Amino acid sequence: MTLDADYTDRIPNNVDLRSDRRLQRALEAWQPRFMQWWKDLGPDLIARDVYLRTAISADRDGWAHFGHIPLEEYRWGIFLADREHDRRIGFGEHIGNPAWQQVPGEYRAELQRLLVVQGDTEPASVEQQRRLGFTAPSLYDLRNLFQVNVEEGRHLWAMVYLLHAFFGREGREQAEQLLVRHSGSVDAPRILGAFNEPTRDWLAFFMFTYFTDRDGKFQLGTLAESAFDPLSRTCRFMLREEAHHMMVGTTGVDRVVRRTAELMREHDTDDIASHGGIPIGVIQRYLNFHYSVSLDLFGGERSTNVANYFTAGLKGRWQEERRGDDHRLIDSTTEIDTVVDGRIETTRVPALTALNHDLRSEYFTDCDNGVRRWNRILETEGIDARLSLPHHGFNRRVGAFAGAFVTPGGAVTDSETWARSEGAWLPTAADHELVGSLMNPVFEPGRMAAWIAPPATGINGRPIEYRYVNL
Ligand code: BYC
Repeated sequence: MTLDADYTDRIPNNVDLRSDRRLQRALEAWQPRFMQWWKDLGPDLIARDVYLRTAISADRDGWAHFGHIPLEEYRWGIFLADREHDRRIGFGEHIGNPAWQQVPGEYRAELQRLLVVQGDTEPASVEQQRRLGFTAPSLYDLRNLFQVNVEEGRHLWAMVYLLHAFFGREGREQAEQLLVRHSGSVDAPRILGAFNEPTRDWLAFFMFTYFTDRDGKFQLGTLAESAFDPLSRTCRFMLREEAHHMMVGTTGVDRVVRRTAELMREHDTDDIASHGGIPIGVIQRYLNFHYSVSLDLFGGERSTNVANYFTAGLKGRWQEERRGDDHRLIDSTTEIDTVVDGRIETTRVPALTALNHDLRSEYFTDCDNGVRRWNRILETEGIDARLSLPHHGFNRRVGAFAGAFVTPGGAVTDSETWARSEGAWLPTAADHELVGSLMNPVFEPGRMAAWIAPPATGINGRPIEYRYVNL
């Protein structure tokens, strides 16, 4: 079944919302609250219109439509990927059974928890990025920021739909709470650590879209495997939008690195701040920070939660169907790193309890591709410096390395050494000040701020100098 989105409804959707008046009314009651949240905590910079991609149907060809619209007129809607004929559960104790169209009573609490955690991150990122519009390095980048923001808003809708449609009164209450918690709030913070960190500048934004959105890609990938079919279909559609966010992060860091390398070459120095560029050491420290806080988002190396999710069929592994094992892992073991007596040692544990580690390993490989890409740019520009991912034990607050002092190179040290060296490893107040001082807005079509190279291409075949945003 491919239903084109019904745009005559107040809430565009391909779930035939009209046939369920109760659900429709509940979501229509939530809609003004969402709009109020967007007004209060969405982008601060008000543009006249923005060249946006809007989902109009969930089938392969017709799902994206481009046009200039005011941000608040973006039609946030509910889209699920097509239902697969006779989809079967691919892992866990219910393997081989038909996928569930309803929530089994015994897994209600766990599923709801997963949806709430996922849903909580989406508005959080919009809140974190709300002030960035004022310092956009180009109209092209400003448009990309807004595109990411509206899509994170839509991803919130995706989770709220599932909460409303399948979790009754409790689900509706949880949907309310998603608009009550706020990023960085003392009283009601967002659930996961990285979503309470401020995104102060555009280097942080590109690092966030590279590293933290990439956690989103992997978590959505595991939920797309879920036995609960509406969740699987929801995540499959979200992953298509997520690809754009990955592109923004990857090419954003590409362009910063390229500009930095150009300035280093031109002026024959690492100290390019006075020439308007971001020094490579600052880029490395931002990378260290965003990578390490994103690693925390995967949960502990050992977790009974994740073992239960997998066995129940709620959350699979990355590309579950490509794994050449029994998809149940009852007797399987695997090795994880832990800190024992000030040393990193490998420990053999049941594979089921190490599934956060399994996903994090997939994530590492993906992240590493970006670093190689950035190093190729440095190499092509004739620069000797190289970027690298810090050790997975570095700067961790969750899991086996929480509380340990691990250097970016992977040596376990003590709190004094850490305190002395932290400024060389993580962004300092001076780094933030420097990067902040470079964040002067450029709102002329086709022009770029001095600290970033232009993109290779524009959006949807448009030239780079296209007027992507009318202010
Ligand atoms: N901060 O058993 P453990 C995205 C909690 S990003 C604070 O080791 P588990 C996006 C944990 O909840 C993807 N608390 O972990 C990106 C648990 O609490 P309870 C978001 C944390 O449960 C950019 C306790 O510590 N989606 O989409 O195996 C822009 C013990 O945890 C943290 C998901 O995460 C933390 N970092 O795995 C926009 C998918 N880590 O239950 C969007 C849904 C752990 O004891 N969530 N805790 O009270 C999950 O799959 C899992 O909940 C987690 C944790 C992977 C997050």
